[in-house]
Amino acid sequence: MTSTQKNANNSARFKPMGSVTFWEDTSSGFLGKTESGNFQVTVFKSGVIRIQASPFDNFDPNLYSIISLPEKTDYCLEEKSGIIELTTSKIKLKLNLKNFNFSFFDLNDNLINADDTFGTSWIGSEVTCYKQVQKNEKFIGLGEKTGNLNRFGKAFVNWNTDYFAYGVEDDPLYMSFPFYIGIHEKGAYGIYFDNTHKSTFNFGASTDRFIYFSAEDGDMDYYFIHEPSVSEIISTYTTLTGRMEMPPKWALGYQQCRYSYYPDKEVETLANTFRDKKIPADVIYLDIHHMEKYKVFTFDGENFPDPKSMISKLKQLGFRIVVILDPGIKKEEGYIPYDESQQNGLFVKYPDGQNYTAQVWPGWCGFPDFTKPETRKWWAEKMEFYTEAGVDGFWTDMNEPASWGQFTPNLIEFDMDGNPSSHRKSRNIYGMQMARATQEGSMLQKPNERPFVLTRSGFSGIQRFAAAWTGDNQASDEHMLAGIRLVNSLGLTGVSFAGYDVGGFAGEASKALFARWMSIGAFAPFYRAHSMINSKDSEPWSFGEEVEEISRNYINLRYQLLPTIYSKFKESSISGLPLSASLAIDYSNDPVIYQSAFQNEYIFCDSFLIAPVESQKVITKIYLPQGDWYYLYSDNFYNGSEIIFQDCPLNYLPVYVKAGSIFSMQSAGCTNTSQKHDGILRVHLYAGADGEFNHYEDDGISWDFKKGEFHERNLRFNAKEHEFIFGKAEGNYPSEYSKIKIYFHGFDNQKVKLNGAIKKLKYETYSFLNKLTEFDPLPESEHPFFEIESLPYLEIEYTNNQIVISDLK
Ligand code: NBV
Repeated sequence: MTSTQKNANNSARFKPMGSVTFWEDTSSGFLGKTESGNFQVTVFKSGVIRIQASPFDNFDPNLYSIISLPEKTDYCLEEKSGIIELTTSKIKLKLNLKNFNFSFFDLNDNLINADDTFGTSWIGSEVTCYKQVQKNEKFIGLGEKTGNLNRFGKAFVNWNTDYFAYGVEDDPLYMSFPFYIGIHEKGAYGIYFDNTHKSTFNFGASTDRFIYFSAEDGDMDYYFIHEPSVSEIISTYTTLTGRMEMPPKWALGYQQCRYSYYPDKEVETLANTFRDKKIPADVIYLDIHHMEKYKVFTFDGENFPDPKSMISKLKQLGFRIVVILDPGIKKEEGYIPYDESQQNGLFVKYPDGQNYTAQVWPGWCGFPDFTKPETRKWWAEKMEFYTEAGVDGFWTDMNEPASWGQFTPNLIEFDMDGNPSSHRKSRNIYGMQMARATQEGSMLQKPNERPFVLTRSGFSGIQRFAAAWTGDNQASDEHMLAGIRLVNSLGLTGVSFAGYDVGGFAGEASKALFARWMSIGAFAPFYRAHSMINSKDSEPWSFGEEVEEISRNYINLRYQLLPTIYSKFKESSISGLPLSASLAIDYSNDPVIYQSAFQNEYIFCDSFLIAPVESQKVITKIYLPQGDWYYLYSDNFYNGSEIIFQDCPLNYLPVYVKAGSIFSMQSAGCTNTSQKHDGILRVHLYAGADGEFNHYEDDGISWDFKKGEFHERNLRFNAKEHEFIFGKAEGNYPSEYSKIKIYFHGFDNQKVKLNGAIKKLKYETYSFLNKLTEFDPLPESEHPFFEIESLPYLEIEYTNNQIVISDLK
């Protein structure tokens, strides 16, 4: 045998699927064999086709991400001139029988996506799918990945990694989402690669021939999604991988964290300071120092001798407590969680059955196998320890899983719900299963309350179990901006509830940086400041009076916007669409939004264009995409598709409201999300385009909304008809509001008709933020104050019936 012949049969060379040798149809597509493997094509929905290919007879299952089954849907299947054609009502797939190459078209025969001739192939156990790049194609997605919004030209690895103080270009980080969206002139598509092994997505790094996605092992198993828009692609992706459950309302408030607040007196002082300083806040975190020698399910007896009474005092002040949970369980006989896991075989093991141990905070630890149902159940039961003390939320950290040395041996085994697998297949799933067990624990212990779990590690589908934060960032401007892209990118992959450590975890923020970050964080779905041990204090008041006032202003604005944010969380839990939306969602084909100067801009809650800006900048360039826009603080009007220059003093983060927006606010002055407001719902309407908003209320805590205990109504502005209609309210929950105050931005009206009757409008001077105290006689340019003069409004009774406001011009 020559060496070339030898190579052809070993793992050193490229091995394509080869020609199709046999195929037959199935009840939802077709399957067959090629020269070197098996394949199956399944119509999942009209806009989703699953492609599986394997060198083996059986496909390798991944039980954790896809939660839906193929839907019955009509399609045509035929073979002509060496091509199998499968057509649904949205996609035409063609499979070339000669080389096992797939191509996907829309129903007008526009090419949406196609394999490179290398198609699906192997090098040893490594499986890859090579794809052509379409003209001007942009690639977005992959969730928690650093780098540019457009991923073209770079490669990324999915391998969940504990990465303290990562750099803004570093990869991989803590979570993996093998899902991307391709956008080009003929349309957009999504590809979800359902493989949990270490995977690579190369969007043209070191090659100009193709892009590809590959995994170290397992099958080629991907879902091709084609829909008319990027938002519909994301929504469809979340029908496959699931959506966030409605969180408790308190989790949308401001949250204060620190590694670590202790002892109990310090925690109480912190809570009191928030209240004394009238800075709204809902949550305080207990990091690893709450434990005795870092042992999970313990409280440190010296620092927290009576956690229950401490927590009850904090509750009286309107605070909720979230505790950190690390997976590592100290190997110590007599420590009950260790003994129980050991006796019941709940730990991750070596293949010979011996427990795997590695070092983390408590020393040598075993790691609960969260991919085993018994372990999840045990963990959930153990959580009583915390709920009994009054803890409300849970924060799963170090669940990549992390250990000192940061190099877990690949032979260790995980149960994977009855499909034992090595670390290679299981690692990326571990954190998500810990979050799942923790969510189950919270529901077991407090069945009537919606859980709040925050996780560092995760995989596609994590949105079903937890909110996510972007780990150990650094206190720098570039990190502040990178965090925004991370959160927006998480939103493209179904993770709506996400945020970053405001102020930066590692390092120390300057005054300006902290102030700017606090203002941006107010427009993040998850709003929490956090900082590292041995660093300067980082509470809103720790940087002097000016920063304190700026922070208070933006936290207050966040709380006033709660009716909008809460309503949009509800919507997101149904649509899967993010609250923090990259401009690539609504302006996908506008090349300007991908430019580095503008790629951090995003739309928050469908109405606000947030233009994040570095802390030291006093003037910035902003791109306003198509449509008309109002500067939030002054109602200055701008036409879109324009680059503008905007002053950005520290006390004003550039925010614009889209014409046609409708959003709602509550009164200022609430110190936490459950405090009563004044009963007046402020509704803001912006002229210039049609608009819609679903106002949503429920009790903020229980599952009763699923049984009809909610209050919801559709608000719709029809610009052509000059009509603003509040639809009839639905649901059994009584609204918290007794009055509505409608503010009309950009209208010339002096009168309107209310349900047919003429009403004169009133006027007021309105400001979204309070004026800063003039500590120093600084020039006005450094401390401007914006008000909207003579803003017309109408105040009416809140009734559940339809309300029609007409003649709006
Ligand atoms: O538990 C301590 C920290 C935590 O504060 C941080 O948010 C996590 O990302 N944790 C990591 C462990 C070690 C950090 C150096």
